[in-house]
Amino acid sequence: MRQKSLRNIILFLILSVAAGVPQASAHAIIVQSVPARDAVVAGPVIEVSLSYNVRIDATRSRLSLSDPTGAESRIAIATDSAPEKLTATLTDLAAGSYILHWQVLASDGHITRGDIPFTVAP
Ligand SMILES: [Cu+2]
Repeated sequence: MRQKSLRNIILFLILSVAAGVPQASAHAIIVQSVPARDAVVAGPVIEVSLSYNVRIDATRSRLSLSDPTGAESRIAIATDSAPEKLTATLTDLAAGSYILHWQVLASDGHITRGDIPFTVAP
C-alpha cells in the first residue's frame, strides 16, 4: 500500500519533468528582423522589429546601436511590443554602417544575443 503511493509519487515526478523539457529548451531564437541583416535602408528614421520563436521578457531585454564611428548607445524598447517581439524607433540616423545589438531573456530564463549589421543609404 505504502509502496504503491511511493511509486505514484515517483511516476508523477517523472511525468512532471518530462512535461517540462520542451519549456526548458525554449530559449529565444530570432526568426525575423527589420531591418534585415545587411539591409540597406533609408534614414533618418528606422522602425526596428525583431521577432522571436518564443515569448520574451522585454523589460529584461536590451537593444543597443553601434554608429558609423563605433560608438554604442542603448535604445529604448517600445513598451507595447508583442510578447514575442522587440520593437523600437531609431531616429536621426545619418548615412553609414550600423550594428544593432540585441539581448533577450526568454521565459526559460536563458539569455540569447546577436548582432544585425545594416547600412543607412546616403
Ligand atoms: Cu533555453
